[in-house]
Amino acid sequence: MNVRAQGLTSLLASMAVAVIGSAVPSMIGPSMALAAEPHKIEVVIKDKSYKVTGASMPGELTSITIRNEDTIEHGFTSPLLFDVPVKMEGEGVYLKGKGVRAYHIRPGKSITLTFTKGSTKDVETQRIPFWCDMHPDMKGELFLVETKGEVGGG
Ligand SMILES: [Cu+2]
Repeated sequence: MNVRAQGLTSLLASMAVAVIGSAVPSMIGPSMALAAEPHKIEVVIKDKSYKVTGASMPGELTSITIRNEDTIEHGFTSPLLFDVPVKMEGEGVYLKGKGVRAYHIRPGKSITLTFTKGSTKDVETQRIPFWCDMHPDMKGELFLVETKGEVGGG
């Protein structure tokens, strides 16, 4: 009996982890987002390339606005958005695969993604790649700057 009970407990525990990964974004994300003004990053897509303005800090609320000024649809995906609750606003399509999140944005449209990534204990500046899942040669980088430094573009 004990063995069965333990098996059930660990099954429930792993289910709870799975739920945290998928359901909490919409439940906790928005209320967290209201608690503080996010660091803002802007990404403009034009001529099949990304142009980034701004940076954020590890462990702090961040919002990335992605504007597609190109003539074709593009995507945005990054490890920055994996494993954390992400709130999307605007006109985009959210795609979810095996541990991957991608957002597709049509020409002339924009989306804003709000999330918190990393920890305030992460003291090193992090370069975080992102790319277009539809055009593998389209790549860019974002920066999470250490807390003691200055965040540009703010
Ligand atoms: Cu693209």
